Formats: sequence, structure tokens, C-alpha cells
Amino acid sequence: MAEQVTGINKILIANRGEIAVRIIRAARDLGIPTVAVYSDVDRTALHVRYADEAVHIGGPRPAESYLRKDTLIDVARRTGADAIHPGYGFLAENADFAGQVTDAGMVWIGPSPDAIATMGDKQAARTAVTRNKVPLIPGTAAGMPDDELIHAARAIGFPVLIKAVAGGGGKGMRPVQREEDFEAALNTARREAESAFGNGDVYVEKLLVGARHIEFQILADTHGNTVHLGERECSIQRRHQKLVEEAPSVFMDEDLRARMGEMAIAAAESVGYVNAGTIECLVDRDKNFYFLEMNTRLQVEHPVTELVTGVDLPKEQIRIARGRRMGPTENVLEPKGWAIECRINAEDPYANFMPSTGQITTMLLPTGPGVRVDSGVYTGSEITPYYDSMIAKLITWGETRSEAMLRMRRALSEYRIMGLKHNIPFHINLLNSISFIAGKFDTNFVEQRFNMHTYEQDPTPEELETLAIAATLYAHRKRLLASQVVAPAKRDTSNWKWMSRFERMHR
Ligand code: MV4
Repeated sequence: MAEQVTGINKILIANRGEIAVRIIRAARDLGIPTVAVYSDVDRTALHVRYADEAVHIGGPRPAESYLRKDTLIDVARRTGADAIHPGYGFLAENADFAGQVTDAGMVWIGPSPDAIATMGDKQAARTAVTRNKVPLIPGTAAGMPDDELIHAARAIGFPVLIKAVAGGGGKGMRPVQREEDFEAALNTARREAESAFGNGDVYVEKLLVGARHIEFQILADTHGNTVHLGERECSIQRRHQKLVEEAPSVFMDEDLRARMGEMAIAAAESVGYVNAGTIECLVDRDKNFYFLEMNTRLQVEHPVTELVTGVDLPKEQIRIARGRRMGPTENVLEPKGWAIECRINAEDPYANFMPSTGQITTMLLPTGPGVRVDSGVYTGSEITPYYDSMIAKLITWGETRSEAMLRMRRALSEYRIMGLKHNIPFHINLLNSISFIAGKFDTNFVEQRFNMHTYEQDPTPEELETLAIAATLYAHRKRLLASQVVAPAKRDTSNWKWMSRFERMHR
């Protein structure tokens, strides 16, 4: 039976920067013309140059332009666009806007307003996913009085984490290591929550020590098919801003991937999810995983999933919005190779990552095997303080993690941005750190262990022990070889001269 496909004849991209460029490319690969919108300061921006049409929508502040719902819908109407893609940020997770678009008879390239609203409300999201037996971090409900919270904390077991109900994104969290410290910490947490959010309500969870932030990519069509496209490792963050993402995760194994993938699909199905979405999880040292939240949009870091699965995510979003049925596909698409993404931010890593503005006087992009750059800027672009500091994403792919890391190091060394400060030196240092190379990091790594000014951060006692064992074994092997009468088959180390420690470590 011919597929009921909703016409999408022209797409308005309600966004700017690299993600607007990315969506324009996907639309073009489908032969669909595009409409860009731009603010005063984005008149010469790359997405304006690449779109088939471009319409000025207002002043530089987002509230004067990219957040103006009525203007966006009016421009879509006037240009004959019959679909809107929101990208990420701005109105991408605004249920009202999604509803206004569909009420205006246009196609919203994303999930339903209800799914956006439910997953955007922390408590409603937890209630919904629990119906499908998705695991939450062990903890209490909100609104409990102090004496009950103290009792519950004892039952959960220390260390615990006190979280402000009105908090989020890492704000309003207070770890408590011992029972004797709990009452004082509870009073402080309530007081801080009251002054920061105007709401002193808190709840208590088990503190997941050494937790990793691992997320699963979901794709769901309008015919009841939901698949996951594997995981992304997102633990390299600073102040809850992701800096480096990978697919797959070094911490994953096949069984864990299957179980977490199943959980991710169940979470999406709990709200009848359609289109692309991401299930964010925390995974503790013992590989216990817990639902954190669902992002009802395309994510910044989607390219690492694209490179290991071969799926073009914004293209699939458009096809699903057109009503296409997804082919019968394995839930777990075995990831092929390894991908790493470094977010290129106009920030000064030597000045506490302070945002940097100015004109890009010279820009040289890395290329070559396994290198991709998703950039929203070019030589001459003016970087202003009005928008997020991320100006591009550098992504590399390799057959192994080592190769992906080697290529990332090479690409970072080729990348030139003159005229403003950027965080490429941070990424170069990170790619040279023993902990990162060894895949031994968690969500606290950047803020608690990595130091921009020392080329290496201090190895943990475990790492020092690992290195000592390796050195001992290596010395023993050398003595053994030296004592042997017959020299062993000579290992071909002719090409070792170009190999760096990555490759040697991973041979
Ligand atoms: C946690 C946690 C450890 N244990 N909850 C931070 C932001 C919010 N999304 C949840 N967060 C965390 N909740 C328990 N019970 C550690 C974090 C956390 C974190 C989580 C994800 C990504 C980065 C993070 C950085 C610091 C702490």
C-alpha cells in the first residue's frame, strides 16, 4: 500500500549557526528547498548564504528574533514553507510553538507537543517512564518534611545527594557523605534553594559515585516503529556544558548496550514518542543505569552517531515527518568504528573559558581521511555576545578509538582560527591526557581532575598502579626476550616511528 506521505515542499529552519547549516544540507539532499531566518547581526551568516531564501526577522537578541513564534510562522506562511525544523535550543523544545505550527497547518519536524510537554516537566517525565519500568535513581519524592527525609536518607544509604526540586542542570545539588552531616546539609540546601529558585523544596537520591553520562539516540516513525541507534559518551563536560562526545562509549559492553537500548525505547514509547530524541542516563561504576531525562530534539552531538551508524539524522527526521515508515532495522545497529566530537567554542581556556567575541580574520579548516567539520562560521564572520559560544564542531572517525583520537589530534593541529580566542588548546591537552586516552573518566573529570595549565592532570592512584604494573610487565618481558637463545620473530616496528603513544597503548 502506497505510504501516506505528508507533503513537505519547503522547510523553514527556525535556527541559526552550524545546526541551521546542517539542516539545510539534509533538506537539499532530499531535494527540498529551504528558508533561513536571520537577525540583524546574522545578515551575512553561513546559513543565510546556503538557504534558498532568507528573511530578516528582527534584532540581535533571541527574544527579538529567533524566539518570535508569530513572526516565524508568519514568515513560513509568506514564503510558502509548509514545514518548520527547530534545530536545538531556541524553540526546539517549546510545546506551545510546536502546537502553533501544527495548528497553522504546517508540519512540525519533531515530536508531538504533548511529548515535548511531558518530557519537559521533570516530574511528569519520571512518572511516565516509570509506567514502562524505566529505572530511576533510588531516592525520595519531593515535598517530604525533614524528619522523613533523614529517615529516607538512612534507608537509601550514604553517600546521598540532596537536590532542589526547582534546580536543574547541576544547580541546587549538595552531596552528603555521612549521616552525621545530613541535618546541617539539609538546612543549607533548603536555604540555598529558597534564595536561588524561590522554592526550598528538596528531595534526596543515592549519590552515584564516578557516574558517567551516557545517552541513547532514538528514532521513532508514525507507524509505531521505534529503534535506538546506540549510545554516546558525554561525560566530558564543564559546568554541565558538554565539550567532547564519543560513540560508542568505552564503558559499554554488548549486554549493557542491549539492556540500555531496550530501556531507552521503553522510555520513548511511554509518551508515544515520534521522530528523533535522546534518552540521557547516568551509569555508575557497577554499570547500573538510571534515566535522567529525555531531550525531545536533535542534539548538538548527533554527528558521532551518524558516523558510526551511517544514518543521516536530520534527513531521517524530515522523512519521518513526511510519514515515511522506517525500514525493518535491528534495534541495536552495531556501531562501525569510533567517532569523537570536539565542540569548538569561542572561549578562552586560559581565562576560565570566558566567552570571546570579535571577527574571525583567518580560518583554516582541517580535512583529510575521517575528518568532518560542521561549522556555522567562516573567515570574516563576526562572533557576537548574543548567542551560544559554540561556533563549530570537529568530528573524527576511525576504525578504532586510537585511530579516531590520532585523527582528532591531527585535525586539531590543522585547525586555525585567528581573530578571537577559542578552546582548541583545551582539546589538544585533553587528547594528550593519560586518563582520557585510557578511557578512565567520569562526569567530574574536567572540573575535578583535568588541569589546563599542567600538560597532564595527576593520574589517580589506580592509574599509577596500572602504569606501574605495565612497566613491570614490560621490563620482565624485555629480560625474558634478552635471555632467550633464539631471537623471537622480529616484530615489525619499522612504522613505530610515526605511531604515538595512542597506537602503542592500543596495539
Ligand atoms: C546526579 C549525579 C550523581 N548522583 N545524581 C547533574 C545535572 C543533572 N542532569 C543531574 N546531574 C547529576 N546527578 C545522582 N544521584 C551526578 C550528576 C552530575 C552530572 C550528570 C550528568 C552530566 C554531568 C554531570 C556533572 C556533575 C554531576
